[in-house]
Amino acid sequence: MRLLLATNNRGKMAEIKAILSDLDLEILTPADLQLELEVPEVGNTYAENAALKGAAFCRASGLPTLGDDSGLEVEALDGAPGLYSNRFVPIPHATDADRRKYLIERLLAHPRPWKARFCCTVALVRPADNGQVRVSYHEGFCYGEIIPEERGEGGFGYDPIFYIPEEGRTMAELGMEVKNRISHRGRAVQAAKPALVEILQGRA
Ligand code: ITT
Repeated sequence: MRLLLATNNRGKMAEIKAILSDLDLEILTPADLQLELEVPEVGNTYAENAALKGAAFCRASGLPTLGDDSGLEVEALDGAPGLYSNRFVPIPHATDADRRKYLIERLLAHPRPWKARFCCTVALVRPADNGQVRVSYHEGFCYGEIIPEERGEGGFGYDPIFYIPEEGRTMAELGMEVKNRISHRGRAVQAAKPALVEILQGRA
């Protein structure tokens, strides 16, 4: 079975491919199908945005599709950047490094520890009758704190400043195998596996 990933984020793609590598799936990205879709993320929840992305790519490809919406919620900032984790920095074409720097600048006025959590919802979207789609949702969280200096080369996004006390390392220092075992995305995609297996076995 072919499964399309409704994301243009290379970090997410690599992680999801590795997490699903034990299933008998051919995993495709939008570029593999020359699909260029800009899906406005206008939902009010991670689930809504994951479904918007998943459904757009499912309809365009006719394939079962996995959409991921994720974000970082920082307690001292009342949950920001949250849903807006990618659009947090008010400059065009911001990089991951810009986002990390901007976040730390916002936090300097607050006492440490800067408690935070990563959230991820994946929407597994499959074609249904009459041009409709069916969606199942699966979520995962990972708890830690933001630190003021970057540590580690792995991962992407906010990983170098997201410290996990139980591991004694930042997310960027874990390596992909460990990250996928404990991360928000790892947990969400693991939770989606039974639904994926049902589709694979033609039971859904
Ligand atoms: P797609 O919409 O194409 O999937 P995106 O990067 O725009 O890619 P989101 O809208 O879900 O994805 O934005 C989530 C942002 O949250 C992402 O760009 C990172 O800045 C951050 N983020 C999410 N998961 C992360 C992770 O595992 N490690 C570090 N940062 C992460």
